Amino acid sequence: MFDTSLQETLDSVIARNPGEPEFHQAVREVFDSLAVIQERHPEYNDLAILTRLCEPERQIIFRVPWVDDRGAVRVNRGFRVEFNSALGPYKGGLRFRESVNLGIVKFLGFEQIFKNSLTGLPIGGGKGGSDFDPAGKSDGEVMRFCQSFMTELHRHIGEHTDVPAGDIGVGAREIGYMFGQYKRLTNRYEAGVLTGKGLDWGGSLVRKEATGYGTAVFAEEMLAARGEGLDGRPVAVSGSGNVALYAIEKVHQLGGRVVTASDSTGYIVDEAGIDLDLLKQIKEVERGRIREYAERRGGSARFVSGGSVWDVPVDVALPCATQNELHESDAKSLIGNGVVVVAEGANMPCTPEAVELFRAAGIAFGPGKAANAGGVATSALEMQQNASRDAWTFDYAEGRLTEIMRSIHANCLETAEEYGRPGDYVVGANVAGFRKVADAMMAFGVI
Ligand code: NDP
Ligand code: 2IT
Repeated sequence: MFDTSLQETLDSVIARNPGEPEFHQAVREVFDSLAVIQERHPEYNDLAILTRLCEPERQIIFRVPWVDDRGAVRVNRGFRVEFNSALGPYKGGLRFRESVNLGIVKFLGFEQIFKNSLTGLPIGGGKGGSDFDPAGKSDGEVMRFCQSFMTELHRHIGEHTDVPAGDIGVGAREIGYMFGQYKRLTNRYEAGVLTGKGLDWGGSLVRKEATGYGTAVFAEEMLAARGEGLDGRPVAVSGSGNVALYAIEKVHQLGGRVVTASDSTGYIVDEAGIDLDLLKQIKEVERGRIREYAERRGGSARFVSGGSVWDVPVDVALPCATQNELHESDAKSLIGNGVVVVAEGANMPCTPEAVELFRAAGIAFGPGKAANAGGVATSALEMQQNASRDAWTFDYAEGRLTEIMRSIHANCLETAEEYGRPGDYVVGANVAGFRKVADAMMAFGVI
């Protein structure tokens, strides 16, 4: 599929970054798409744009010591990978979960470069996090961890330098503790240094909802491109965190019926449609487990441990939990059950084999860097409000988000068409995202 130079560059990226399979997967997927532009743009080769793109501008790894409720000293590892600043300050979330390692942060940071480019807003790409898991910790423990994490991170970030936000395990509580510590250490009320803040202290309306809302709007656009709509259609969502909850909310507002949600213990099926107030109460307020939904909902819902949420027959699938959660066998079940559209709310939730099956079967497949870009786009809108010391209404912010999602959708389809792959959102997203970053890098010379 590749010509020699692409293959050689990919081989060298893999050799230089051993033991990072998720990073290799993310790079391979982008390279796969870029084969279509190689002939038309030899200048990207000459300036080693791809080699430079795959090498983060800066990688920071640090010790995060903190004291737990029993008085024991605990040590975690913190990461911030400042991947590419061609289009603006590094921008991307922080993930707090036990499984976090450098390769995972690099895959997320690499994806973020192209996603942020697609938003059309001035943001570069970065990502960070820690192998600390807030689940099962007290508020005091989470606070002490966040303060320690920020005590090192604050040296590296700033509203014009690097602007972190949330991701798995990092929500308003964690952002609050980190912003408080940043403010204390720097003696500056620099609201634009973090996004996803609380509404009383510099946050933006719609940021909490943005990723899920944007994914649902993107899926609706994909259906509309096929002359179809969401109205009355069964939809499967995985996860029950920030992205999943607000994807469910928007699908319901658009007339669809979400029949599943999940967490790492299993999934629920509710043929009557998810009762979102109940699910939010369990997940956002009580930080409980998904099984409790079926116990409290009664008749229409059941909990399934083991098995796969993708076995449930639906027309639209929105994976919103984590990377590589939807496998080849899941893609076969979904295709067998007549799925029409798959849009990734999570980052890289579908394995390459699953994506290949969707594309071969003519299913519309929206990759995460396009379909879930609404979260980071609204983070950039939060930065705009912070810079102008303003606060927009919900309707205005949501209007901007919807407009951005529609324009990303159109850009993907137009670019795919332009490069001879009509209807291929993966090629469209990768090529459109890449070209803007590559052109900026060319303008700056070899740096
Ligand atoms: P949350 O921490 O709010 O929720 C994560 C959800 O996914 C939880 O239900 C969690 O279950 C489940 N989950 C996480 N890891 C696993 C796993 N290994 N196996 C099964 N279930 C799992 O995170 P978000 O909703 O913010 O993030 C979800 C995805 O969306 C991630 O891929 C993230 O990178 C991506 N994303 C997030 C954005 C944002 O703005 N927050 C923006 C764009 C993408 P449990 O509670 O059991 O851990
Ligand atoms: O993956 C993502 O795009 C995010 N977690 C959101 C990043 C952000 O800076 O809002």
